[in-house]
Amino acid sequence: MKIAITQPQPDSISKPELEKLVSNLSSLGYDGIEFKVCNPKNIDIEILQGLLKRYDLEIAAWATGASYIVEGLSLTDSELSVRRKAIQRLQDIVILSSKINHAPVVFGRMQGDLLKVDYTIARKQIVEGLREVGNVAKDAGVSIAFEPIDRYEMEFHNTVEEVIGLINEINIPNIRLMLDTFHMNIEEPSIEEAFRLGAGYLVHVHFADSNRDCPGTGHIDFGEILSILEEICYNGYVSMECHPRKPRLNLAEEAIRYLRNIKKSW
Ligand code: LER
Ligand code: MN
Repeated sequence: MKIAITQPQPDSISKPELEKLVSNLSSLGYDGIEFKVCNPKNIDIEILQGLLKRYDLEIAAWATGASYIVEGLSLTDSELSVRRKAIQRLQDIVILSSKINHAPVVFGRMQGDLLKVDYTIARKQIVEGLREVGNVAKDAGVSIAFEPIDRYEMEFHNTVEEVIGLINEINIPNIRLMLDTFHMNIEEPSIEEAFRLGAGYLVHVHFADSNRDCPGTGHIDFGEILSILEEICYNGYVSMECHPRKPRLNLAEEAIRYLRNIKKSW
């Protein structure tokens, strides 16, 4: 199991700031960074790869929600042209990932705002859209990490069970599952049982406490979660996805210090 932290889009930070960020996270002991990404064409791959190599860090995952939140791209938009752009955007991010280290591409918010549409139609659009993305991802050797998101952000597909149902229906080996402890704390009757249920599909994990802040600041039992992840032999990334209420580096330091007290090898 490796440890990462979610960070803003690399193209939203100046080159010196990006270098400082990568260097500091490496010094703190992180193995990887999950970057948010909007349009991958704005990312200078060579600069990013150079920094990752220099500071011995990997890309842990690419977070895609900004394409919906900032640009409104979703697989369920009423306009066919927007749905096509959303599929293309996800495929472009898959290609970006394949040029670096084939890190998983997180998918959740790009399902769109299901309140605006008929669920039966939306489900079909999500299944069919993800099949198109999944076929490109399969050829590129990249997984799509489908994230169940809690009811206050998404109206459907909130639980591991629901998302596994979709993954099985899509039936493409590269469409996989990721789990976020914050959403699980709201939706799952048992976080531990949900990890066990998702074990065979799991390619990425987000850690945030019950208050969306750093692990250790709320009431989620991360000792128990780390034990379950070991029990299910999860060997991917655990990425801190905490809303920054304090400077990003303080948060990064606080999170890794807390988790190291539980898992000494970090
Ligand atoms: C994305 O990974 C996530 O967890 C969402 O809550 C962000 O909108
Ligand atoms: Mn998340």
